Amino acid sequence: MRTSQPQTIFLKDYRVPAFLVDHVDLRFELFEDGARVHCTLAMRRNPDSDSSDKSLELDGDSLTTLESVSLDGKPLEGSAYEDRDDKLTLHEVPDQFNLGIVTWIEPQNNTRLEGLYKSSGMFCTQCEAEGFRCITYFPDRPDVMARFRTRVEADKTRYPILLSNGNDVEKGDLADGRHFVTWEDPFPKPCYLFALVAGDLLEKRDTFKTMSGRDIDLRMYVEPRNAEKCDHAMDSLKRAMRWDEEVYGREYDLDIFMIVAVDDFNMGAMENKGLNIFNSSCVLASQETATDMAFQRIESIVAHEYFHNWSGNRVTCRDWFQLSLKEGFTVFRDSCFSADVGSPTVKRIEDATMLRTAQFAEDAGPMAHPVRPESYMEITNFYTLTIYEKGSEVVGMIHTLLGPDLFRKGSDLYFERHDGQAVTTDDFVRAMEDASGRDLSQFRLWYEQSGTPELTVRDEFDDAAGIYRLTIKQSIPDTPGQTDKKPQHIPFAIGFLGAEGESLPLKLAADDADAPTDRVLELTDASHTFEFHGLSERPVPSLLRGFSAPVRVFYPWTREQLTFLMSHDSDGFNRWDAGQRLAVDVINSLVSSTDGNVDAGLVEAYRSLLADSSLDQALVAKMLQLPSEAYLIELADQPNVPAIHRARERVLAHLARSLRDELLACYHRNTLRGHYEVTPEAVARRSLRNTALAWLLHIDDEEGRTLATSQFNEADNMTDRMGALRALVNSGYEKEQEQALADFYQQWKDDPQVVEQWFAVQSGSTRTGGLRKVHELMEHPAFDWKNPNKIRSVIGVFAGQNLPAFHAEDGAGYQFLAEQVRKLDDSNPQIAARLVSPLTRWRKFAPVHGEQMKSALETVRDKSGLSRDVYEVVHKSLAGQ
Ligand code: 0A1
Ligand code: ZN
Repeated sequence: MRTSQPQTIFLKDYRVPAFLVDHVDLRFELFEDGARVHCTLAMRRNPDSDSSDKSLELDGDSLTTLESVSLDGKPLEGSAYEDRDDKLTLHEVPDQFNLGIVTWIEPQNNTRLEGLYKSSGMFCTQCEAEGFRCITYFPDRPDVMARFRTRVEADKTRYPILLSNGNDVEKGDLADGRHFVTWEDPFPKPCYLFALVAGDLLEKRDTFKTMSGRDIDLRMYVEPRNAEKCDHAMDSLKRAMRWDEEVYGREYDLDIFMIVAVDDFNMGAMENKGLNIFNSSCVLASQETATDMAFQRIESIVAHEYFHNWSGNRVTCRDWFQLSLKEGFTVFRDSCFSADVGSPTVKRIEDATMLRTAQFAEDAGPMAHPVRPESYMEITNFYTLTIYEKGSEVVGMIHTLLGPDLFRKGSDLYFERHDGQAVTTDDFVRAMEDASGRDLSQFRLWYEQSGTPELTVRDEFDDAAGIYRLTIKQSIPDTPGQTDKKPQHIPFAIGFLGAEGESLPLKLAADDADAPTDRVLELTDASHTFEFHGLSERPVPSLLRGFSAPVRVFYPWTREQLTFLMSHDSDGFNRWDAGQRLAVDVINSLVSSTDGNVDAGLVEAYRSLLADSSLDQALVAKMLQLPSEAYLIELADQPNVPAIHRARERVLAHLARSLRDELLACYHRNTLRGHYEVTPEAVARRSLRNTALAWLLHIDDEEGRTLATSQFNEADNMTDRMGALRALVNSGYEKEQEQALADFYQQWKDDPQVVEQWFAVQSGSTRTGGLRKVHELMEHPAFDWKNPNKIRSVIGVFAGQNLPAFHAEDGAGYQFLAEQVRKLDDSNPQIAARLVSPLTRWRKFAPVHGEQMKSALETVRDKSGLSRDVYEVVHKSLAGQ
């Protein structure tokens, strides 16, 4: 536990390590009451370091006992070193030496889930970012890369499977019913990629032939009860391996690739070399237990972790300020993969929705930071949407500016130049520049400046000259520690539509005969005016096509223009976006007036969407989703959450009533028969059908109720079962909803991933999931305070999705969250720091709510022994008043 004020770490203070580690030899003796870790490090002075300090400092954290220290095989006296709880300092070491350290740790009591811990009776590790220091003393920084050899010893009956990184080179039996396996990883790696697993696990095997003809042994390890939930992840893995060969020319490098599923995990998954460890909810799936969304999420996370083998493992980060080097690039890679194997437009819509709803909010809040931060207190607080999603957008913009061929040349150069190294985001950009010949110096500001750029677009049409002028101004709001920002280099994709919806040529010069109908304008100044020639009518502009940059666009669209774009834009993304803008406009106009009417244009636009079966149904399914409350709140200044909620509900109810017949027809038209498949088409049809059902139940339609109960009882897959359950839970049909919830629990109570969904559907329901319900769920025997997924599915979903309840007038939602954060801070600070995040935007809300949120935050701040994780978030959020 923390005793002093947490220190801030600065990028500008980076120094190369004074000592390097060439080889790490580990021996783990695993027992029920703890584990003994024997660690031998082959170390030498770093020739690139100018430090002449004779002492050596190693990192440690929560290590129960330091049993011994030896240098070149000789035990050291206690006076030769100093052992403070987070540092081991050897007063004097030679230039080259072997350091032996034996520690005793208690994985069974490790509730932080960092380092070595136990989950459902198995041992597993999580070492990113700084978990390895919870296992042994070590120079725990990513630019120290070593070869690891790991021997794991444990009871053979309890832990028949013993895994670590690389290849298994030796195994055998020991006395007292114990056994061992030794693993050797030939690739030097930072310690954050170390992994160990020991348990009674079922093994699923497959193989993959690489492009050079090598056979890779693919293995999944799961608890025996999950035997039937591995196929999807295994298939996804093989698709990802093939895709990375085809699109990036990257081949897998070890002979074995392993995936392990664990129930207790702080994040989604982890890319440990050759031994990826997954949160069960991000890898296990069967038709009966996982929704389409879960299937898609699993495919993309499996791909993400696999892709890290090159973008992250073979080429890693020099320091944690460079986190987006591996995360932004890898998210970009997994997004392109998902787009390629699914629907590219839908994937783009999903990514943009997440960005505009949550990352823009982060960029506008107290924790705003650049894609390459300048400082941090606790690095795990920086596994953010900015690092991941905005980082991916930044790589995507390089892709747009260079085009696919030069981008590929750049990535080839990057991997070749830096293989086996720990590098920076700047090295990445330089490889792109060197391969393409383009100057990206201004583009680098995307890594350095935080905040979401705002583009204000104005236009005028010169009838006589046939010239259309587009003026685009950019500005970037101030963010904590950053003001007066410079203009950034923004790729701004556009198109023009004529009166019939046709695409018009974009002539930047009067004599441009083959002008394209799509262009990427490159914005580099605070203001640009572009002149387009040869137009006989004023076009309707389609701006920021495909969401070509993570920016906000302001243009005075009329509702007519939006309706027009919604049905005619050749850019699928902008078609969707026009619908969202129209819906936002309609909902917002009702926020302040309780008696206004819902615009008939919106109803008609949705009517034609529902009727047109010639349209891409995946896009229609997305277009039918109204903007979320979270997005409406993000767009508003001093949002009144209950009023936004009521306005959105009114629009939904009005649409459902006006379109009842169309919804019923849509429901029936999209009933699928035959095999369950997760193709884009089948997913779209289930989504449409479930949206229609949800809308019908929203207005307590009798026929909808009958359809929902029979769908719930007859569904052969979780998407439809959950779709029906969600519709019932959000309806006024209390009897049916209680019955369905009880039946569902009864059927799935032994499956934690399904129980998590059961929790979430209740706690997220604005109709039935108030604070009382959340308390009730937390009392439920299936709720487990030590399991991050359960905390997320009850408390996280309440605060993040059940917005009218969380922002209830009396402030009880805020106080509740603060209490949970205080409690969780003692057992799992990482999760506590994530959970507190909804309170940190207190300045955005209307004064009364803002004050209540702030006072809840203060009660968190005042907890004694607050972790560094929560300290950083709360103090930054309360700073500057
Ligand atoms: N590198 C992983 C995410 C991850 C990060 C931190 C963790 O523990 C603090 C665990 C996982 C990824 O990008 O998938
Ligand atoms: Zn990642």
